[in-house]
Order: sequence, then C-alpha cells, then structure tokens
Amino acid sequence: MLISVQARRGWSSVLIALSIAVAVAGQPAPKPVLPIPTRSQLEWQKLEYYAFVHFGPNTFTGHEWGEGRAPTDEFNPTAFDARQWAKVVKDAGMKGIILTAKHHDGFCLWPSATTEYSVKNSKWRDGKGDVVKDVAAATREYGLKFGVYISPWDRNHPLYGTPRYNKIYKQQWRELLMNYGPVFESWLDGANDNKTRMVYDFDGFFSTIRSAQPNAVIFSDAGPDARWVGNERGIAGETNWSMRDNEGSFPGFADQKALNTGDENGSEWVPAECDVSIRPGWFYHADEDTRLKSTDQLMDIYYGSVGRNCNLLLNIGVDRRGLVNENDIARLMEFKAARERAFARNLAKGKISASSIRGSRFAPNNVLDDSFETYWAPKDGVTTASLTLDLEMESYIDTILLQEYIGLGQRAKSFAVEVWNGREFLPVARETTIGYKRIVRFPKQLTSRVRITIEDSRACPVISTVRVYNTSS
Ligand code: FUL
Repeated sequence: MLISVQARRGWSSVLIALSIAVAVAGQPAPKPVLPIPTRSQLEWQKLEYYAFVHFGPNTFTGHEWGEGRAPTDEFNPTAFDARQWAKVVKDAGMKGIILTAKHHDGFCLWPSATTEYSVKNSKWRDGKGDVVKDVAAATREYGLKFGVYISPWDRNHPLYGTPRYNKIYKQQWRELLMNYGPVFESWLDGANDNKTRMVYDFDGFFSTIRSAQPNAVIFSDAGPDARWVGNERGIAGETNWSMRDNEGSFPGFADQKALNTGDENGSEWVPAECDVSIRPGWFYHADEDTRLKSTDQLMDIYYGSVGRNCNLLLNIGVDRRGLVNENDIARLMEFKAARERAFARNLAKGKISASSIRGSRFAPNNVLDDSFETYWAPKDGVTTASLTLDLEMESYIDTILLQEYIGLGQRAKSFAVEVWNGREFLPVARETTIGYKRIVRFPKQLTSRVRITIEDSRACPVISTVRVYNTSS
C-alpha cells in the first residue's frame, strides 16, 4: 500500500516535472532529415581549414610526378624540423596537417617493412629518420590534427600491377594507422598507371582503414566519408549539398560536376573538401617562389570553399631544407590577417524576430550566440520562414554568414537576403544551399535591418548562426 502511494506520488512529480519542462521548452526538437553526419564527420567539418604538405624525392628532383627511380639518397633535407611546420600551421590558424606519406613515386616517408624505397635507405639521419613520426609528434605538441595521404599508384613497387600489391598497400595503411597515434583523415585518390590499369581493392582499402582507425574520416573522389570537390582550384559549387550516392562511384572515376554540387537526394552524408595548392605545383620548386597565390586569390578560395559548405585543405611548400618556405609563411600570415580584418566585427548584435516560433528552446536569439549547437527552428512543416534582424545602428554591410545545424541534416534549398532602405526591404542576394557554413557577399549597403528568408527547405529549417559583416571597412 505504502509502496503504491509512494509510486503514485513519484509518478505525479514526474508528470509535473514533465509538464514544466514542456512549458519551458515548448515543442520538441525537429526530427532529423536523413542522411545526417556521424560524430566524426561533424567534428571534421568544424575543422574548416587545414594544411596539406607534399614532401618527398620530388622536392629534391624538381618533379611533380616522380617515376620511382630517383635514388633514395636524393631525399636528404638539410634542416628538417617538423615542429617548425606545426608552429607555422598553428600560427596560420589552420587546424591540422595531412602529410603525403607516400606519393606516386612510391617513396615512403616512414621506414615501411613493405619496401626498400623509403627513408630507411636514405642518407638523411643515416637512415634512422622517420618523417611521419616527427610530424605526428609535432602536430600533437601544437594541438593540431594529423592526417596522411598514401597514393595507391606506386611507380616503384615491384608488385604494383599485380593483385598482391593490394595487400602491400593495405599493409602500408596499417603501418601508418597503428603506429603513430590518432589520425583525423585518411586521404587517397584513384591515381592509376595508364598502361597497367591496376585493379584496386577499394572496398578492402576502406575496411582496412576503418578497422585500424574507426574515427578517421576517409576521403576520396567517392567518399565514403568525405568527397573531392571535383577540381583542384579550391572552389565548390554555389549549390553544395553534403549528400551523395557513393554506390557505383569509386576513386579515379569521378563525375566532377556532380562532386562539385553534391546531390539533394543523395542517400549518404559525404561532405566535400577543397584541396588546392598555394603554389602552382604540389611539391616545392624554388622557381615557383614568386608564383604563390595572392592574398586576394586565397580570400576568393576561402569564400569558395569554407564559405560554400566545404573544408579547405591548402597545400603549402616545404622546401629542400625540410622547412616551410619563407614565401609560404609570409603569404599564410597575410591570408590570416585578411580573414581577421574581414571578420573583425560581427554587426548581428541587435534585436531579432522570426516569422514562425517553435518554442523558447529554439528561439531566434539562438542564431546570435556563439554556440553551433543552439539554433532557431520554426514549427514543423514550415518550409518558408524568415528572420529579421535589427542592427545595433545603421551600418554598411556587404557579407552575411549563415550556418545550419547539420546534426539534423542539411535542409535549406534556397534563401534570400534583403536589407531595409527606410521604407521597404530590397533584395541583395538570392542563393541556394547553406549547410555547415555559407558566406554570401553582396554590394555594400547602408542599412539598419536585414531579413533572411529561407524560401524552400527539405523540412523546417534549423539555423544555428547568423553573422553580418562589413568586410571592406
Ligand atoms: C593528385 C595527385 O596526382 C597530385 O600529384 C597531388 O598529390 C594531388 C593532391 O592529388 O591525385
């Protein structure tokens, strides 16, 4: 008896607590729209900007695609210092380094048991050096992520072109992924020898990588976790969905146009990454020291990649000393300063209202805080909705930054930005997708109010962030 009274009391207090919770929270969160990112994919997306480093015999021979015949002694950096790389990368505002542990020439930057063509047979550090080990340790020391690229195409290995080579390549992945600590991204392409046309066991490669490092995002032209953006210019499509169908596509046979925009109806979450080099080539060549991309070009790349729902993998030049070259350092820092100038002052600080309110937990104010996890959402079923923002004071503006809370899927299909001219709202931009981050630039306007209208969406929109800037002030 006593027990059941207590139980009833227990239940009623639970009910009271629940109704208070519902009153405070209003409606429950919107249901996810599938597919959605895994935890690793979401954490990966938040990195936004990290470095690619191509380093190996090509650095010394001046080639881009070595044939695998350069003597191992050619690889002999005179002042190799991975900590210098990590410091530069950190100072540049990048979040990690992906190292070409093996390029098409087949030379391994670690003492692999799978080949004689590696650092172990070079003069560098009397064959005792290990570039992978030093870079992995330096990234850890500087709080950076570490990733690796090994080319499946191997122009040196005697077994290349035979099925046995697939085993060798898997073994190389295992060596890299099991001996050097956590790897945030495993990068591979479908590069192949035109004559041999080696049949790669991509499924086997992916499962080898997955079992050695379950949290590493696997990148290739065809996913499975992150996809190539379809060009090496660093520019994503204006429309850029993080969804694709990986089925039937494999590395090396890429539909570049489809990769550039993703697919609204894609069944898998495969966000795009933009790989692009700060120099004309991927490897360091002294004669390219004066041909680095300008800061303006890098800003365009930033807007075309991070500003279009992509991660930016910017390749930098490590020279024959084994150091990031001074020219690259200077440009990286100018690029960083330019980003800081452009985004110095967020003008989205005033009052905000929405055309549809779901509940206080999902209030429009959530788009103004610094948290990615809090968002504004209208009621279920509402796929056209707007946010109106009063700026603190009349200001010049030319850029708006939006983020969708992609933990619930990528939703917005089209949106418009309008500014108040004292009498009415005038359109300044009409765009398509948003995704994790979208930065839209428009001609400079003097205004006190901005309206963002999600015109169409796969389900009710979930907007995490709205920021407004005058990037040319
Ligand atoms: C391509 C390679 O052929 C280039 O040399 C470079 O490594 C680039 C990042 O990937 O597939």
